[in-house]
Amino acid sequence: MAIVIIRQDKKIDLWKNALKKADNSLKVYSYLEEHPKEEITMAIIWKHPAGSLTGYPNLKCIASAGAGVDYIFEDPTRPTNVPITRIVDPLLASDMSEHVLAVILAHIKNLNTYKQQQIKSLWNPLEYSRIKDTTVGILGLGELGALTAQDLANVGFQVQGWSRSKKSLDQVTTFAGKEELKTFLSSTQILVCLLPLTPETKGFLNKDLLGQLPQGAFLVNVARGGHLVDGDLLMLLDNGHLSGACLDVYHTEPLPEAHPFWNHPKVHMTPHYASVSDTNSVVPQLVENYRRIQNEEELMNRVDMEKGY
Ligand code: NDP
Ligand code: OXD
Repeated sequence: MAIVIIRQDKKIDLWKNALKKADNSLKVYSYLEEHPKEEITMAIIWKHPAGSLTGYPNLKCIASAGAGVDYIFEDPTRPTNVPITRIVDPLLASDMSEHVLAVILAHIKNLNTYKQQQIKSLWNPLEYSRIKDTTVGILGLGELGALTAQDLANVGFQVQGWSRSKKSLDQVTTFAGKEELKTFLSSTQILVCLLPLTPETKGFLNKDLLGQLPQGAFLVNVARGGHLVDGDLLMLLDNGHLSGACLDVYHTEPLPEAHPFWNHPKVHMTPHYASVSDTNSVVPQLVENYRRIQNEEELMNRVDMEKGY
């Protein structure tokens, strides 16, 4: 039994070392080195090259090193009979919640605009909003969305959330299903997307949906670039329906140099780094699943193959 790490960034050694630190007896390989493919039972992956999950005859688990698994379903060459797991981790959730809070505060206190004014040596005081008067709507009330909603409510925001199935969260008004989406959107001043990317949610943030937000609403997309129809956002920013957007995720990452988001005055960008798996925090659940494979036990944090998240 052995583990293979497949990812295209420079973090293979970081993950290898963290796994070995947790259990020195583990056999861990990089997919780039010579490795006995028939021994591999677990692949720990992040944005793997298409085709790299083939040729492992004894693979028992494809473990996403992040919360999202959309990139795995998008690979037509992946072995479809192998279960997929994902990361569920308190630090990943609290990092996301802190990022969203920072973005929202920057928006309601005009910090993005003041930075642009500073560059032009412009002294121009602007009306600001108060936390207690601001309604934030979260799309997706899963591991990240639920904590973010709860934390924002604790800070004093009016918070509402929308998900597929109805949720019950302290101080958060919840909505579920297509039939409740319109009501949710009509009272949301700041919309935060924390949905998984699936065939159902692809292109969800389009002109029809964003157009149902009140005039002057602000969009925060920290989920996936595939949720957003870029041209629709630009149109709604330019015609003044939306006051701005803060984006962490894009259709192509890194965002191509020629993309209009780079220089748009109402688009604020971060480089897909809102919340990142901390190896020390997430390695124990991966080691536990590796042990479970050995003992033929049920895996933790298993992805629902039908729902795609
Ligand atoms: P979860 O699977 O825990 O939660 C997903 C939520 O979305 C659930 O509430 C689910 O509803 C809801 N949902 C899914 N599909 C639909 C639908 N068609 N209609 C309505 N609601 C739907 O995911 P996480 O919270 O762990 O993560 C969310 C996403 O955040 C990840 O998939 C990833 O893309 C992104 N992410 C981004 C990061 C970044 O740095 N930018 C870092 C980490 C994650 P229900 O509960 O009813 O099933
Ligand atoms: C994730 C991410 O899904 O970093 O964990 O986007």
